[in-house]
Amino acid sequence: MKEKLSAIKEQTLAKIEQAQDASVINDIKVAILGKKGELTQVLKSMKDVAPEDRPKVGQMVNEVRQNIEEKLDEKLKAINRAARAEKMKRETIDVTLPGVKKIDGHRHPNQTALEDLERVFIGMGYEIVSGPEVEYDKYNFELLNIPANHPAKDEQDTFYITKDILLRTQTSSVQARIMEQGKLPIRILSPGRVFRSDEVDATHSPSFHQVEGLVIDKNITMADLKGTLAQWAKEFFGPNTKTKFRPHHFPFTEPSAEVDITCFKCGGKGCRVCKGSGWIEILGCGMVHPHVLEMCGIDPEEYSGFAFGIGLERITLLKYEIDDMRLLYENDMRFLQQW
Ligand code: 2NL
Repeated sequence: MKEKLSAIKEQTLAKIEQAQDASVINDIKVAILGKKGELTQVLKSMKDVAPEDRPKVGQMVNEVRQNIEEKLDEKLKAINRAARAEKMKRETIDVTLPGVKKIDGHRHPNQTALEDLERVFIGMGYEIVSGPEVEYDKYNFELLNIPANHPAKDEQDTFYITKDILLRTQTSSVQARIMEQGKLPIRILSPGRVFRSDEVDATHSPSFHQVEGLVIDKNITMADLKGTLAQWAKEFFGPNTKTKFRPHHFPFTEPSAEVDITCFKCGGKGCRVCKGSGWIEILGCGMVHPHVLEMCGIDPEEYSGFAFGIGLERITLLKYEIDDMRLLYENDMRFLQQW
């Protein structure tokens, strides 16, 4: 028994000495001191030892156990110390290395164009307003004189959430909400994201941005509309810009017009930007339909107004001479950084 114990002790201490990492230490602990460990087995075989020898043998077992435990503990600490020293060495920061360059973001051309546009209207006393992108049919269509059978309401053009709730197709919905609130006069600009169920191509996207304007007051006439937009065009596209109003039709305005501007690139001679015509179509507008005013609770006998709608992406593409709208949505820094 004595020989066996010293054999276990010698072999175990040798193994501990050779151990290189914590898991080996743990393995040794289990193999020797564990429930089925060698030393535990010796303890279990005490019943075979003569009763008078038991105290002595028991003491020996305990001494060996204590000895091994101490060595295990010591070695584990040494291993951990070495590991930590190694880690410290590995993680040393070389402050002389060059830094990691951070890529700065870049203002989106749509945002730049929007702010340029807003600045002009803010200068004319307009207030910028916003509203929900998920909208009731009432505000997107009904109050704007777009009847139930109008083609714009077709499921092919509008994303419907339910029969009465949809993703707004124009930001006129925001203006209808303001009109309904009943505070007059109104002079607002409502920029925002709008949605139409279009296939993606160079000039279409299911999600784009619109900037609509609305003015309602006493004695507002078509002359106010023309003067306002002519002034905006000069400030936004350059002082020599001329505007041309062509008759058009929108259900929410009467009369309605589309506005062309002289090409800011060639000044009207004809070039790539204006496709040779000298003119560029820029927006739609008109005098707010009396029925729209009425539905929104405004007396058309007392008040009149004008409204206009500008496609933001269209303006951005024109201003920066970008020929594919998809470039605006890719957020490729190589593209964005050009403006
Ligand atoms: C276009 C045409 C337009 C309006 C938008 C409007 C809003 C109210 C009442 C009446 Cl609340 N009209 N908005 C009017 C005419 C044209 O947009 O081609 N947009 C890109």
